[in-house]
Amino acid sequence: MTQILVPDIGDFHDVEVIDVLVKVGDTVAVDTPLVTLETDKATMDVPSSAAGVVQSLAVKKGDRVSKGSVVVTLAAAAGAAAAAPVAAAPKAPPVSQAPTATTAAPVAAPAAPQTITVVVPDIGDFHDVEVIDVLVKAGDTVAVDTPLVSLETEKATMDVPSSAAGVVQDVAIKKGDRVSKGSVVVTVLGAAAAQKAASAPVAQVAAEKPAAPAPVAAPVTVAQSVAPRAIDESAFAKAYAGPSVRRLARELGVDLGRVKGTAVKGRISHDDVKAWVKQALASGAGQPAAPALPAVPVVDFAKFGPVDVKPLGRIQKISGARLHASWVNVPHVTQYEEADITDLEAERAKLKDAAAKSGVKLTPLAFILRASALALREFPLFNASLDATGQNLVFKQYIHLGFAADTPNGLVVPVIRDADRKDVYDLARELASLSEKARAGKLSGAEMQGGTFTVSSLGGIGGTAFTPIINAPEVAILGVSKSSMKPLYRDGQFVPRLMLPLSLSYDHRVVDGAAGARFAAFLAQRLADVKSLLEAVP
Ligand code: CAO
Repeated sequence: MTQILVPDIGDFHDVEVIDVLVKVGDTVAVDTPLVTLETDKATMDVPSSAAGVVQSLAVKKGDRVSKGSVVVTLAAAAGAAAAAPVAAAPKAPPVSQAPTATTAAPVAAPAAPQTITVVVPDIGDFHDVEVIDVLVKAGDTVAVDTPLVSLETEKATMDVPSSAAGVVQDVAIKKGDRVSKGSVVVTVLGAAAAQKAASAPVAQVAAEKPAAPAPVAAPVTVAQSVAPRAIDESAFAKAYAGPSVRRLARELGVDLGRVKGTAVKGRISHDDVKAWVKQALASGAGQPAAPALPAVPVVDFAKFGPVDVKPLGRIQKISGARLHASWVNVPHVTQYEEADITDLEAERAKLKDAAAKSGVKLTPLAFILRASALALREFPLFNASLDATGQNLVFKQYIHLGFAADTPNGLVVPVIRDADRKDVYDLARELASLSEKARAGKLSGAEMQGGTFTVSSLGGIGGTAFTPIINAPEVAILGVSKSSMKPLYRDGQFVPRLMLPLSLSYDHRVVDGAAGARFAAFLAQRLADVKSLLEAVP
């Protein structure tokens, strides 16, 4: 039995365990990351200082550790001599079984090449899981355990490794597809003997477990996030890297698309990400440091009473990072306006029942989306984006409207494509079906991409105004609050009118105040003129 302790981690004490990367039964090699620790300044992995099979875990997520705290207890791996060199240590099998003679044994005599179908193995309780990345293409040579695709559930990102070695003949799935256990991933032309023995464990993709942890010599600390420029999300998605490497890159603010992979077939390893960060820090060393954001004080809440700590959900983490990026990068101005929707609501009341009979829920938001599409046609600047250099405006020849949807898992923004070519009924229909999918957590990645302008309606809940955060790189977002009856002074007297509060946030680098006010006024005029919203769409 060997106890693995937290090594010297510098000045840090009582550091939070944010991730436990192994479980009882796992075989680990020297340097396999065991847990991830996070201080207010850095994230670090604690690597194993010995090889063996995990007998017990002494820590769990949320625990706090210091130098000398026990992390795991290891027993010697079956068949692995304690004194065996690291290179001979058995590769960590992906499930909680000690390596057996079958898995460790070299393959039998070569046989004639044959077509082998690789399927999604047992992935626990997950079904219909989204493919977020396809890592190989026809013609690629793969080894056993080469990651083929990355899957993402609400809780975890996981790689599906190849169970055969050979040349990929055909890739049966593409990004955005949904798969379950048994779905065909690729066909590989290879020697049957190169295929994993049937008795080998198939559950190769334990959730959140690093697919192929790269050796880490000692805990590596990085003092701050290194994000010299905005992350190119599409290059990030395409980068050839496993989930734990992606997570590390996210944590450090690394633009993964720019990192050169040095592992097998150019795959990006943990070390590559860390080397990139070191390089970025070194190259910035001689330059004046960018002003750091003042830190929010760290408070030990437990000192003042009992507390309960719950991790943020996956969607919250993703949207939180994007909202923060927009908030700190984009100079926001919010223009407030009120639209007289008395006639609109009267007309909607007349049309609502007939629409419901044909399966359409005609809510105010459908009219607001129609008015927004008309406004974007009139003011193309609001449908544009700054390019990556910040020196050019990209005018999009399409109008795809995102709308914020409140779901049990957090805020998501489904996108209605070509919204300007759809009438109020089409918009209402799509609004309902995308909202339903959003609430069921069934939206595909494609259904949340490509938006050119976003509407965030809190009108069904309440409020008189708010400051929506722009869904950058879009340049504007429309916030809608609850309509209420107000006295409007008209023709020498006060008349009761139903007024809808609008809050238009725009990127002041792109949109001037006058343009913002004109856009908001145009929207209000359209909403006051329900006939113009109901006109047939050419
Ligand atoms: N004023 C008054 N009433 C309103 C209204 C408004 N501006 N907007 C909607 N309503 C009413 C609707 O008429 C409906 O009532 P009826 O059923 O009697 O017609 C009721 O409120 C509920 O509407 P809804 O909000 O469920 O439906 P919707 O089509 O307007 O909106 C959706 C759908 C997905 C946008 C909404 O459900 C939602 O998730 N809103 C929250 C968006 C959000 O979280 N934004 C913040 C993002 S930033 O954190």
